[in-house]
Amino acid sequence: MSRLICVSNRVALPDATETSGGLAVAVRELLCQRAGLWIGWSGNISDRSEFDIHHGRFSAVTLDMTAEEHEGAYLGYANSVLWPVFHNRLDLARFDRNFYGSYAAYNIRLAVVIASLVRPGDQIWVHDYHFMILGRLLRAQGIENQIGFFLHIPMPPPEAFLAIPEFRELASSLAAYDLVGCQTTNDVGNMLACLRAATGAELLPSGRLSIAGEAFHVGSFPISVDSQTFAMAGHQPRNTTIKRVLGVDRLDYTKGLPQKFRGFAHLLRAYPHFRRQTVLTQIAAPTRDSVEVYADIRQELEGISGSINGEYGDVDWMPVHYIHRSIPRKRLRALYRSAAVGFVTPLRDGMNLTAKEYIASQDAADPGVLILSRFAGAAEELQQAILVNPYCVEELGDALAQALAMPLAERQSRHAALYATISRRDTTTWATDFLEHLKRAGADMRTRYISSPAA
Ligand code: GDG
Repeated sequence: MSRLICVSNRVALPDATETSGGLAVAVRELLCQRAGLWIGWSGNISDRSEFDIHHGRFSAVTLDMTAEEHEGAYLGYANSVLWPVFHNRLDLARFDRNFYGSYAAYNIRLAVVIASLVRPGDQIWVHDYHFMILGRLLRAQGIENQIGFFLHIPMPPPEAFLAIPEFRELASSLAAYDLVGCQTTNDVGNMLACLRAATGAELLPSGRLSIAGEAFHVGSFPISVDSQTFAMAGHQPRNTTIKRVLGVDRLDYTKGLPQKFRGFAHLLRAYPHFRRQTVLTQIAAPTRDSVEVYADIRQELEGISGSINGEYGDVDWMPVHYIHRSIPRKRLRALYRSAAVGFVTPLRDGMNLTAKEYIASQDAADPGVLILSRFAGAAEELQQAILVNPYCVEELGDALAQALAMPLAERQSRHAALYATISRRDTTTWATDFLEHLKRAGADMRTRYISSPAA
């Protein structure tokens, strides 16, 4: 069997005891099966240019970033240009010419490392916005292997994408991959529109896209969760006097946390009978602390939760439990199971695994209710959730009142439909599906360079 080489910003080491998130779980399993390599940043900042190899059931290859790469490529281009723009937050983007130079240099360094490790027949799978141009750079190293790219975050519409000064380089680099995967059909639509607008890409009768005569595939592969693992959350007694509304997010401005808190305050204001009977527990795992807007959002949330608790709380009841720390996965599963409402309201999200994890963790006989933003990729599949506009605080509060009062029969029927959807595909089938498509797409390699019909 050919080896699998995965590239992502961070990697899990072969001996790590806890792997979090859908990507890590899926990739790890496949890498074990195919004695693969997982390549990415060590998490350290130094001037060491050598990479380290950690051997186990698969091998992890880690590199340190230089301070310049960390500042310019990671915090700069990836997280202050691509992340905000792809989430439609042009107002938060910092366009600085030096950022792209660092991003390209770091991607070149990775391409050289991969070229030194790859063998004929290996499949290469590149993950996410940190490495949009890596495929092109790997081709420049003479690598002819199958190379796939998966975008975990949403693809924006052309109006946002074209605001990135380097939009042409980004778009034309994607044609170097054999397969470009997105989370949803909406993202695929945006991808086609952006590539057309940026490069004049054409849709070929075969269903492939062509940019300047170079043909490749684009498709949607919604990421999923391992529903079996979450279903093993076991019996968790649900407090019948105080119902828990639960949020679990990285502390990121895309996750709509201020609006979520204000939506909860609207519930307490407009539906006073829910006071003393409901708490909002928000786990907000720290992330990207050194980017300024992340510090701002932290302060804003502390302010809002304090003011809701000050206004509505009492000595024996605090409405908002705001926890700015990551908690162990096992505890998270128990929390999902015991929560009456899963409150998932990002302003924009590629997929949102929390929504799927919440569904997977419920007791089918007495399930909780999922409230889900229309602008999360997961909404395309999870139509039986209560779908909300995450910007509208009143709508959020009204949805909470609806969820908290929902009769058992309705909770059961919505949950059954949602669970059927997520259990159709787990993390392994998601990854296998992508890699099988990559294999078929890579088989077209002989016809990679075509003369475009317009030429
Ligand atoms: C990106 C895209 C896409 C959260 N807090 C804790 C914790 N988590 C885990 C959750 C979940 C994961 O982190 C978060 O995944 P999301 O999908 O919600 O969001 P992003 O991190 O933004 O992920 C996203 C995803 O990639 C996959 O393609 O869905 O749209 O933005 O698994 O459970 N885990 C633990 N403690 C916490 O406190 N252990």
